[in-house]
Amino acid sequence: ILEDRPSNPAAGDHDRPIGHGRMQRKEDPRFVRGKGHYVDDIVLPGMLHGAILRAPVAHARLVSIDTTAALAHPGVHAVITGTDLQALGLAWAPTLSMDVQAVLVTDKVRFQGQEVAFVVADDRYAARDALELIQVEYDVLPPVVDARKAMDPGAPVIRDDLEGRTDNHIFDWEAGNKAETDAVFASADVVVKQEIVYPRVHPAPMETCGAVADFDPIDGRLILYETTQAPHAHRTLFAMVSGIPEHKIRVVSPDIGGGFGNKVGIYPGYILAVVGSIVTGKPVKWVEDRSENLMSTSFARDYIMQGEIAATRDGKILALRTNVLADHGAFNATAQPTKYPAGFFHIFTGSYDLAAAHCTVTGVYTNKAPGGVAYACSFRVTEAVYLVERMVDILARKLEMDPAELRLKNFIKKEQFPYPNKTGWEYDSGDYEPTMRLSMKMAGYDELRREQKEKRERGELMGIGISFFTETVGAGPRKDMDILGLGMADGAELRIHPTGKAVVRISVQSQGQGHETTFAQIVAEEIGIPPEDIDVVHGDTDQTPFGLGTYGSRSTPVSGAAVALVARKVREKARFIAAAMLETRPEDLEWEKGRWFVKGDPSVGKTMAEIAMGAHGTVALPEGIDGNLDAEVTYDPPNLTFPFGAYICVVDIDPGTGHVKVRRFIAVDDCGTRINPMIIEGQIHGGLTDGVGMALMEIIEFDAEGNCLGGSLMDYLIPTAMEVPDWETGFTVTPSPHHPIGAKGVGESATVGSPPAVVNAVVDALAPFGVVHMDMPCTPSRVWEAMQGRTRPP
Ligand code: PCD
Repeated sequence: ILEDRPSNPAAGDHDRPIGHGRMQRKEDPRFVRGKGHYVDDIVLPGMLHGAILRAPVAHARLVSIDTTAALAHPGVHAVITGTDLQALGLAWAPTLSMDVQAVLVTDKVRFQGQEVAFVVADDRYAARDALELIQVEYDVLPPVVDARKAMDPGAPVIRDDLEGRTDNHIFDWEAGNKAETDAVFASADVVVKQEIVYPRVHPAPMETCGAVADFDPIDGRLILYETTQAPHAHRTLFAMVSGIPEHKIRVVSPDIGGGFGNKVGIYPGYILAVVGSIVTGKPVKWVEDRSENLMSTSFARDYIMQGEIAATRDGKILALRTNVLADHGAFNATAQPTKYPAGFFHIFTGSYDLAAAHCTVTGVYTNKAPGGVAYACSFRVTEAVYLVERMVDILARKLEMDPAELRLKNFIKKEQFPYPNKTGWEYDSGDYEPTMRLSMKMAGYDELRREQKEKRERGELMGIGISFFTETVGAGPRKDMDILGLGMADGAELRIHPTGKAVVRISVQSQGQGHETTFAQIVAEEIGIPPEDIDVVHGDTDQTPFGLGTYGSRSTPVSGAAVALVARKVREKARFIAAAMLETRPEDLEWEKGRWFVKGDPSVGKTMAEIAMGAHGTVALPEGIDGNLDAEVTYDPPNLTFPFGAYICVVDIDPGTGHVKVRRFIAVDDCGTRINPMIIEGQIHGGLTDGVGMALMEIIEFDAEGNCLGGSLMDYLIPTAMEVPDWETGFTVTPSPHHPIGAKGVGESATVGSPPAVVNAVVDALAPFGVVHMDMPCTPSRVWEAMQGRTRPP
């Protein structure tokens, strides 16, 4: 179990993982035995079931709703409409982007699948049957489906609920320096332009969203079991919206079957479960089905990007600029720090040392589901990495340079870190060239190019795609980051019980990442108690310190730091207690993992377990040291962390069908100090699978009427083990200088870094046809069309 096998022998002793390294996950015994405890496993006495009636059309005025027949249906306890919610002041709820979203339609339907009414019944079947008995009359309106037409004069105004609104414009945002960038472009030898679309995709976690609300009318207490990635932030918002005092609300997020950003926001279903419980006086469970999840919960991406890159003739990249049209759907419900309406998109300068950069982003409303969630992405980093990595490849083609060589020539150099980029970020640490070289070595890059050359002569289509990414994860410093005014610090509380066993309570909530293991490993490393003896408590607001939740790979950078620091605090306190027990001075003690001993006399000392008993015992403690071995901290990160990686993808394309087969995928990641290499590899494997899915098969499209064409897993294709190769992973270690243990986030790296590698490989394979770009997903029909010299109309 405690085996510490380096996954990459070439990296040798750089792989010194934290606290028992590659240990098996503590949570797996329950997961692999089917004993996880998810929201839908919760059954409370007298519990009722809710179901949501959803709009069949994308844009329509609501003329009337008749709920009489539904109410008369056997087993039905309540039918709630928008009008009912209006009376309670709950018809609209704030979104995470300072907009409002309808909980139930009162005036107008704004996307297909929008929530129209809520039925509460004895069981799921009665609730679903009653939905069909609700009579709704709609006056159908022309929808806005194409973001490019959203700002056309005369386009239907979607958000006429907002006072004075006469168009579908949400925001304009920019970063970088326009004048400087334009000047660099004007004098550059080579400029290439490309429109690049990152299509709308969906996080599609295995478990859909759901809640069980239990409101007790006697003591006014609400317990809300929810599929949420951010229990504390949800509790605060529920208090603000419902008027239930915050100390009377407990949000519990039990085991979660995948989040991927999908469970950050507050969905109408959660609120409706609460209203249902208040109205009926009984616990109410609501769990959505797969189509509801795909059609109405947060989408991701949907960016139309006009990219431009400027370089010298010999391949020095000088500047990048882009204008982006961002489709935010019917409500601006994007989850991201307030100051950044386009998230962290402005890290689009990537891993390159540029003279100038500039971007603008315009957000528009369309008649589509709201969201714009950071699906495995630190707030739009995925779009940013895709843009720059495609542009660099297009430039390489133009300059007839090898794409690896072009990247190596333009990387930010090791000595330039901390590196201030041109759009306001300070990259904490990096050493890109060795990472790139390792990936090329693992791939046998030169040999692959030789093979490709030979195959091309025979008319075979083989492609090699490279992507080198830098992310910005671990949001974030309070001074410049908040969500709805809540700063992004996290807490940690550590208690060592008298017998030396420990409990660490953390702010973040796991959705499968393995926090119960890795956070115990951090404590183990710092105080020497074995990880088996440390329980990690998370996901319950009554039990854990306030914090903003798990997304943007922030748990390790923020909560992980809090945990290391709280453990150090306990270690320091233990020193004073040990000194009292040994009747010596604290400064005469020395630490070795798990034990304080007298300097110069290692045989005299106290282990953490002895100290814990001592703390709770009768020994007289020094002034200011109380009788326990507990501590708490709140950690405000000074900066984000900037993990990076080099990915190489090899594809073969069937010239007859356009089918793309991913033959090999080499991923070398650098997330600083690695806590548990096995968990990291699992994170990378999952993220690479996500990336291949987006590059080759996933898309949420709409027809001209605004019907969602990706509303089931028959249409929205997600990859399985059949579509992906055996991943070849490696790593380098460049610690974060500001993180207490040098760790950077890693959970999203592979989803961010892999799509451009796959698309670059597909485009490289199609080079003989003169293809320089194609938009995702590279499905067989699209690839085949590209081979015929046809592209899809925008
Ligand atoms: N780690 C280690 N080391 C290092 C880092 C890290 O070991 N250096 C590990 C940790 O501890 C954990 C993991 O790994 O366990 C991860 O981490 P991170 O990076 O910090 O992250 P987090 O925060 O924890 O998490 C989050 C992420 C995200 S964000 C996402 S999408 C996804 C990922 O995570 N999701 C998921 N992954 C995963 N997995 C699973 N299983 N599931 C899920 O759901 Mo967003 O924003 O939400 O979109």
